[in-house]
Amino acid sequence: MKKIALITGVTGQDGAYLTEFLLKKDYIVHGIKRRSSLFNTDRIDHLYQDPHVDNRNFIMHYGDMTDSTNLIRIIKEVQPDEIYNLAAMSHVAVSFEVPEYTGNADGLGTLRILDAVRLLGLEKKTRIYQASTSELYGKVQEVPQTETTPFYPRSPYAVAKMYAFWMTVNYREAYDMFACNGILFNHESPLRGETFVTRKITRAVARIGLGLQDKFYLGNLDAQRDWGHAKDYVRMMWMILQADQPEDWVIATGKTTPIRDFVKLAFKHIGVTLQFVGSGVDEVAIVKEATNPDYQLQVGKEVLAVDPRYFRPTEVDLLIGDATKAKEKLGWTPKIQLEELIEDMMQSDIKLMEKEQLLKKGGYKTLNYYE
Ligand code: NDP
Ligand code: GDR
Repeated sequence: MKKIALITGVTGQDGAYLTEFLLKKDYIVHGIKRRSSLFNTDRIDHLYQDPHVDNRNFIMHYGDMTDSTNLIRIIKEVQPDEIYNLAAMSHVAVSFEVPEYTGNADGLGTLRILDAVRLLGLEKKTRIYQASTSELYGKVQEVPQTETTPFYPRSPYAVAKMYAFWMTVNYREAYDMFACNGILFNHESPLRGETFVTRKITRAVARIGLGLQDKFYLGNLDAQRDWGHAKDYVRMMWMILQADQPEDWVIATGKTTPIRDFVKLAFKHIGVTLQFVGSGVDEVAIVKEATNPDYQLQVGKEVLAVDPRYFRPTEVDLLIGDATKAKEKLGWTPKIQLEELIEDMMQSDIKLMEKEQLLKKGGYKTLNYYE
């Protein structure tokens, strides 16, 4: 019998990598996607299977984390062995703009999944992975952060995820469910959403290198993050649900890097050395040297400036995780280092932007639907 997995947030970065991973492991994968006025399945289109074909192993359902009856119906229909609850309004800065919705989808949404499994009498069958986050640590209490570091959430997103974290623990203890939190530190990839800082940087560097854009703007350059590759992290999601006991796990690389250094490394990929001048909101980055003839940027050109609109009302300054428990008990270590991650993202964004450059050179103009 093939194992059956249900993934919420299947159209997101992690949902896409996890689907690929589980299909390779011969699972039948069910995914929940939201109805949208435009297609929102770009990341998983290559895995799509025509509903008219028999014996499909990747099946999509319309659903939403804010709709209990929908979630109960899907779980009843699918009878999953494993649920990966990845759906969330996942942007920390945006959560300050939509705090109530974030609480509903990210916090209560998790409760809806846990309670649906209980209501349907699936406590002993269905294992649940909850996408918890290093944002729970928020204001620095301890460095590096482990499974026992106290939480101090610093955004509506983190507060909602803290509710979800403890609900997962509570359902595990109250109803003896195999429900686990993966406390994942930042993980990125070419599939990362375009408004998260790493992808914003790699896209902008590719565009600036190819002459499609002059400069770009960021917020706090001093924040430090522990960045891994999403491919390594979805493998661990699966490992968490194969463990003998349900537990909570920190997943991280153990190395931290300031945003400023990520920018430098991304520009280095196109042969450009940067110099940062000024400080605070007046800080800018200018080209110090450009050695790659394919990306001819003028020395002295300003390519980055700080825009305070990207500052957050409360910031998480420093994240660095200690994944010793995952290493010792499950044998997990990240295979992909930061330089390799940046290379992967840069290569992908350069390819994307070269397409745009080609269209521009060929005189292609965006369709104007209103003319
Ligand atoms: P993404 O933002 O790329 O994906 C989020 C997914 O959730 C998308 O499929 C989105 O759908 C879906 N979604 C959002 N709101 C709802 C809703 N109300 N109902 C149903 N689906 C919804 O996030 P990631 O893949 O990066 O992250 C996956 C999970 O892991 C998230 O819960 C995130 O908070 C958490 N996390 C992520 C980390 C990271 O560094 N990436 C680190 C730690 C935790 P749509 O495509 O339609 O928008
Ligand atoms: P984060 O990721 O908040 O850690 O949450 P993000 O990439 O958005 O920010 C990282 C840091 O970069 C600083 N920053 C900027 N961020 C964005 N998005 N845009 C900017 O222009 C910018 N300039 C500076 C931020 O202030 C911050 O300090 C991600 C999400 O995936 C969450 O869902 C997940 O839980 C955590 O990672 C772990």
